[in-house]
Amino acid sequence: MKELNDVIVSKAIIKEYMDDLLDYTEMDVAIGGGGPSGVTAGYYLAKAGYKVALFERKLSIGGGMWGGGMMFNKVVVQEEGKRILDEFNIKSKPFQDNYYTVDSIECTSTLCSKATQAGLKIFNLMSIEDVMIRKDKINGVVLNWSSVEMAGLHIDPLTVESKAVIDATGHPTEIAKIVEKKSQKNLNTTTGKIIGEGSMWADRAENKILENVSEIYPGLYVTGMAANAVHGSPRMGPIFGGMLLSGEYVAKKIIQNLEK
Ligand code: 48H
Repeated sequence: MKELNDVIVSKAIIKEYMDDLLDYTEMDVAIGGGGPSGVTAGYYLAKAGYKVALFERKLSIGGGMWGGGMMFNKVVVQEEGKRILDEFNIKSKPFQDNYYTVDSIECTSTLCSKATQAGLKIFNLMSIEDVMIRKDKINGVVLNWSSVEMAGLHIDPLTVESKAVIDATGHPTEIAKIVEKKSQKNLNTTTGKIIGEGSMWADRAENKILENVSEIYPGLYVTGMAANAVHGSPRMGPIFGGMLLSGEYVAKKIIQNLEK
């Protein structure tokens, strides 16, 4: 083996990371949250040729999918969602009519791997703590290291610009909450506010989710669990077809709007 220089390893990492970060100060779509819906949205946007980055607070990408249902590392997907599993080449096993089981580890890691290979840029360990609003439109997101957030350090964030932002932060709907609090206008929901998620009801939740995928404020879209929570629909438990389908659907909606 040739002699290795530790400082060259450092230089390689620092330069490559800084190049990426500088490159993604301007992009087409910024996604907040690396759960299944955000990663799936990123995959379809990247595959369609858009410049898209996903910002995830945690070290790992995958959100609530790794743990399956109550730490049993299986998830269930219904017939409609199986189409997306097949697109990603993720194995599924029929359980009974309309119910497929999937290994949550294979599913999460494959979504991540295929999305990054399609061109989705992922920045982990970063939290979206604010948005940029210009002329009543969301024009980007404001980022800080999640370690800064966790340590409660008083350090100012940095801003990146995007034509569209997706709130894929799951149950807490963090980006929608920021916009609800800071903008002067109502959100595009039946009350003009975040309605909040309802109790578990898989059938209703899964059947409502695509209707809930929407532009809730100019430039801000919701997908995944955040879409149901913002619009007041139920949670669905460990069935994940809606997460995958809503990720695909929000990408389609954004592409249609950006092409206008
Ligand atoms: C950066 C952030 C921020 C922030 C949060 O919860 P997720 O897995 O989201 P979905 O919608 O793709 O999937 C939901 C699913 O996992 C789930 O919880 C289901 C189906 N529940 C049903 C039920 O009944 O309980 O992922 C969201 C991700 C997480 O990784 C967060 O760390 C991250 O978003 N996140 N990242 N900046 N401000 N807020």
